[in-house]
Amino acid sequence: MPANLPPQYAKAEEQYRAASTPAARLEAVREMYRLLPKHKGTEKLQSDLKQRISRLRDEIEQARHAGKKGGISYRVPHEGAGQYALVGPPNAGKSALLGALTRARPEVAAYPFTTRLPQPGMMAWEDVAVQLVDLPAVTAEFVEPWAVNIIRSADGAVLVADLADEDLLETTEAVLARLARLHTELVGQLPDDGGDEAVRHLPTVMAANKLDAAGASDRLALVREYYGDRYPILAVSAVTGAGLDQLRETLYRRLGVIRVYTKVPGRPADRSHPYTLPEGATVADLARSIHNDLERGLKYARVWGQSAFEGQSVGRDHRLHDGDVVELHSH
Ligand SMILES: Nc1nc2c(ncn2[C@@H]2O[C@H](COP(=O)(O)OP(=O)(O)OP(=O)(O)O)[C@@H](O)[C@H]2O)c(=O)[nH]1
Ligand SMILES: [Mg+2]
Repeated sequence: MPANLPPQYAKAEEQYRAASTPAARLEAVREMYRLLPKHKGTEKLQSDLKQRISRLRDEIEQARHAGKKGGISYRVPHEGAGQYALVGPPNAGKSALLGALTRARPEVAAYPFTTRLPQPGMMAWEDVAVQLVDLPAVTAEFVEPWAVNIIRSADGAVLVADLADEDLLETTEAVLARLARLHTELVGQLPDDGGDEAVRHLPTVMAANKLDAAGASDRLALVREYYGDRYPILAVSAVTGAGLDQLRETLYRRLGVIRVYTKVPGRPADRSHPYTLPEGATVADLARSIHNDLERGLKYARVWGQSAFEGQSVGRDHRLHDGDVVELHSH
């Protein structure tokens, strides 16, 4: 950031951060733009601010069209083997991680509150895809209500901590506390007894990002000490790619799903399109996930793989395992 900005600019920026509605943010960012000295040294910032203004205008326009009471609501339909919400404080690298793990190209920038809208991307792991949803930052002061809805309806959360941030324990705690106040708890393991029913417990993996940054390894030790009992912690760098393969695998494995392949009689299995089902799923569940009619007409199945001998005939309640090949037979 250029050093010679007028003091009023910092004030406007403060207002921008504190603003809780798009309209208030738009007003603040317009003020920032007005106060910004327009010369070569601020060109980048000028264009950043202009972009923010135009995005906020779009956001407000969209909300007006949606015409709903209670502000904007965004939803991201689930796709793939499972959906994770990217959750964390400003600047932690949530968008950078989405960009590194998927083909999505979200805006990544060195100032806080860059991300304003949900953005999904599909993360490939082996032959399956897991959906990641990038979201605006969460702070002690504010979280977008619609972002909380997306977090609560996801299958899990990736809690992104910023190893370049000296106050990372504080900013991370602020995220957790903010969500907890909204009956949303990020947990490493679901409580055995289901826990408080009014609370949404969300299975969470912590991604300690910016492993490449100066001082990162000391802060990683701190994070492990503080959160090691609570969450699986993966040290990663969205910039160098370090640790990303382990993160992909961990995210897939912790979804608690199995991959099952189907085949038609007399033909080899279709290895290109696994069906993903919850662990413990049966032959009938597989048939239903393909088509309701298929489940209704189901007589028996032949299964190759871990859960049965080669081509063994099994009934509709037979439990499937990861990697099974199934031939469904119906009336
Ligand atoms: N050194 C380093 N910098 C990173 C890494 N990941 C992200 N950054 C930088 O951190 C800054 C913030 O990255 P973003 O991805 O925009 O962070 P965010 O969490 O999406 O931020 P908001 O959308 O504002 O909440 C950018 O300047 C990135 O280039 C990393 O692994 N290493
Ligand atoms: Mg972002």
